[in-house]
Amino acid sequence: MNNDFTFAIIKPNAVKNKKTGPILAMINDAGFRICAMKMILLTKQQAQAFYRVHSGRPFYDGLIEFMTSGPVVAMILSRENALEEFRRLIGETDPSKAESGTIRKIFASSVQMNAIHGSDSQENAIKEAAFFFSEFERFYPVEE
Ligand code: IDP
Ligand code: MG
Repeated sequence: MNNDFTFAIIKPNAVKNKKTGPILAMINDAGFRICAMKMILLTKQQAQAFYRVHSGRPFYDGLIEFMTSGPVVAMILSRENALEEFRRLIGETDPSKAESGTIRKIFASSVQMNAIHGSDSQENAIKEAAFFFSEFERFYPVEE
């Protein structure tokens, strides 16, 4: 049974640099199923809401500007241990500290432009997935 999912965003730098395809291939090769996916340009208000937990941090304004600078690809991904396995696949927030072979190590341009987002808890994955996708935009739910 597989009832684990996470939420991911391919960030504007990676989309702009034509890395959407290579990143999706890494995600699928790591055993994740794409359950929902869309390309969108976030409004400032949406980006602020998504990263509300970081408001007041020194990097917040720059992060909002970056995340609204171009289209992103939002996804719901499932596999066993999705949360933990996806954080492992993307690597550390700071790409200089990320392990080799991780998505951030390969595709990040800086700590801010670190190519990809992955939820940090199941609770946040549920909230983030619901923020971007309706029930009718989600496929392959829960068991397989
Ligand atoms: P995470 O994405 O690995 O969970 P968080 O601490 O939740 O990392 O930060 C959210 C995002 O904010 C990061 O992915 C990165 O884009 C940006 N960010 C975090 N810390 C810094 C920083 O020190 N400088 C610039 N941007 C940062
Ligand atoms: Mg985080």
